[in-house]
Amino acid sequence: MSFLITRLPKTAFCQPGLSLLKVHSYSTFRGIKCSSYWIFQPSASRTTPRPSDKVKDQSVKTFKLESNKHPYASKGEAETKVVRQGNKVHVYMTAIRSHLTPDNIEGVKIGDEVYFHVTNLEQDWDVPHGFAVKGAANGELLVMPGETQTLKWIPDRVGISPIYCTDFCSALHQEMSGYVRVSPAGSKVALVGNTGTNLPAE
Ligand SMILES: [Cu+2]
Repeated sequence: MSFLITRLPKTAFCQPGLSLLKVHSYSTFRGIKCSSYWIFQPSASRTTPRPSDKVKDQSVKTFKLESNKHPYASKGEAETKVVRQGNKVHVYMTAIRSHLTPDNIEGVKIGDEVYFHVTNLEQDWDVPHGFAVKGAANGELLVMPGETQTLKWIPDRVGISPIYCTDFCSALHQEMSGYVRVSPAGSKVALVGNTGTNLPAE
């Protein structure tokens, strides 16, 4: 393996781990013969350990879903649900490319406290998902693969509040959204959560 690097002085590459293999070619610049291309290769062995060497083999890349002991985890879309306890609404939600389940929630009312317990069902190490409620006064979640995190939301207006993934996860990331309909205090709208049951017939 070698690197081809152009038109920069050799001293620019005095980095640990690289050594000069050869000068690839020469050119003339204002009458002066210059080396145009330097080819570097990784040094055969590294004598100075990097600080990162101590942690690189110990980093946690994925949380195994089967080891997730979070009391509000949903380990599959079949486990998702929306549950009312007094004025507290618990949304057991999953995220996987490229949708949230449920992504269509009705029956939340002004005066409620809503807890979104979002489990990322992915088991590929590089696919975190985010979660946020548009207009919420707090921030977003970043949920690593196999992990569950909770976002508390106190709705302050009647109407439709979009929910969405906030971490670019695939080409269909922007599909990863849904909504919560917030009804006035005291209304009798049934609490429901579902995904995709309102799609038009094909
Ligand atoms: Cu996303």
